[in-house]
Amino acid sequence: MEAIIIILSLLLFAAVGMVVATKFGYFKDADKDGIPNEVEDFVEDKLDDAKEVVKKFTRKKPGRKKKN
Ligand SMILES: [Ca+2]
Repeated sequence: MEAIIIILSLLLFAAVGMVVATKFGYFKDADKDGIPNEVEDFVEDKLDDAKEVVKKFTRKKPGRKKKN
C-alpha cells in the first residue's frame, strides 16, 4: 500500500515538475498548455496504438466461418 502512495507521489511530483519546467521554457511547448510537445506526441502515439488494439479486438470478421 505504501509503495503505491510513494509511486503516485513521485508521478505527481514528476508531472508538476514537468509542467513548471515547461512554463519556465525548459521544454518546447507550441500550444502553451504546460505540456511539452514531446509528451503530447508520445501520449497521442500511445492513444493511437490503444485505439488500434481496441479496433483489432472489436472488429467483426466477415468471412470467418464456424468450424464444424
Ligand atoms: Ca502543449
